[in-house]
Amino acid sequence: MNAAKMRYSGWALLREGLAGQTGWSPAWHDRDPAPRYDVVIIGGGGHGLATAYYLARTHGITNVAVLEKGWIGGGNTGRNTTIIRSNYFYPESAALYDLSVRLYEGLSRELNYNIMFSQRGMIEVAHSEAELEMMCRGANAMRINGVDIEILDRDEVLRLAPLLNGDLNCRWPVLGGMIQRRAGVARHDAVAWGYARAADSRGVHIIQNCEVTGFEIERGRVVAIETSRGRIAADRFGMAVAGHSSVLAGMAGFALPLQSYTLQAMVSEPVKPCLEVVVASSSHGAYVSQSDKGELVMGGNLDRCPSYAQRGNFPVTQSVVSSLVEMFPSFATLKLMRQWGGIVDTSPDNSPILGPSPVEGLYLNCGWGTGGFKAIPAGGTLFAHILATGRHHPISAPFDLARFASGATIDEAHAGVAH
Ligand code: FAD
Ligand code: PYC
Repeated sequence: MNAAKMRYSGWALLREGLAGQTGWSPAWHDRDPAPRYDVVIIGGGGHGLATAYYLARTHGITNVAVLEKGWIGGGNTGRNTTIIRSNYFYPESAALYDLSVRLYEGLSRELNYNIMFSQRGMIEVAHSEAELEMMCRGANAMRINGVDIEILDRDEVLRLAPLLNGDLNCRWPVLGGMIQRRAGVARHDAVAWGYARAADSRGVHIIQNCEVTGFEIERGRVVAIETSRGRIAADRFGMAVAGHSSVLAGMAGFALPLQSYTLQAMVSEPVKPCLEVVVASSSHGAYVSQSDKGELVMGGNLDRCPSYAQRGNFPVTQSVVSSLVEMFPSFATLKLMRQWGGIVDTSPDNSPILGPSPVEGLYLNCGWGTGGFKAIPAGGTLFAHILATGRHHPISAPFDLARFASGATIDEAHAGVAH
């Protein structure tokens, strides 16, 4: 059977069933690296794969390779808790993250791959009058930026999340909250796989088990990279390696204003549907949503000790779980099933870095910190524009590395759910 021509028709399914499921075309091909490409993207997470897809789809540049040291989506893209929202404070951020939410809204159709984007809404709970007052100020700014934010009173929060502790005398009482109804969650692996399949079908080479180990720089311009699978030359290189951005920058001879920390997440045993919205509390740094399998997906703040360990330390696990049990007393009976960590790269203003690096021909997509999953479609769109044209898109321009020299930072410290 010609696997490439096979369609998902009833006959094909039957033929495959009878043949032992051996003839399906792979979602993407396992390529050996070519000696030269127009564009090489380092990092096969969501941002790298989306960039390759948009280079091919929007700019017609298909002589592209994505190099991944492990397996695609094996970094933060496959480790995150998948919250997608655009409730950021500054207009520059609202433009970036709301573009992303809008792209997510059409992504399953665009990629012909179900990424299971569930816009179930996300509530941030206020536990004091002072917090509610600050939330109202933030919400007003977000509304001016065109983002759909509503302030909820205590009864509305408890109606949307009835398992929250409604006792006004508890340690973290519910006084109100803020909701973005278009916010939600998606299937993280599907985002990576959907972009990979769509990029591969347009001719992009996706090369796994290919670690970049050095840069060949001539007269200030990168001409090639050394990898565990040999030398690869290209006209332009983009790096989207999240927690390893400083390591790669070090290899290329410059420093980035980034710190790498572990951010951890955990899931409970699966239970029947009991939480219809995403709930977060900034004041005690914990958040929870329920997956389609029924597991409660939980996380909190960074392990505040710079590290490249993809695990996380027990005190942070304990503080996340104990905070959530105080907020949702009935969760106390659940077992914790799994816990893991990813390495995130945080910038001084909690905003990403997009654009040229100090080395000609090498471009940066990094600094997403704890919040880059929601930004994958926009990050890919904008980075593809930069790599294709050599210039910024108006939405990416404020996020240039140069802002740390000029002082035009975009301080989104308060907008994070995990700090
Ligand atoms: P990654 O997915 O990490 O991909 C980078 C890739 O580069 C990796 O696969 C890595 O193996 C590869 N690489 C590194 N070095 C090399 C090299 N030398 N050569 C070749 N390849 C290399 N964001 C949200 O928006 N919402 C959330 O709810 C959320 N929750 C999170 C929860 C946790 C526990 C964690 C860890 C992160 C969370 N994030 C969240 C952040 C989000 O996951 C990241 O910002 C986003 O996934 C970054 O995507 P990326 O493609 O840049 O990086
Ligand atoms: O950016 O929304 C977010 C987030 C939630 C948890 C980690 N990051």
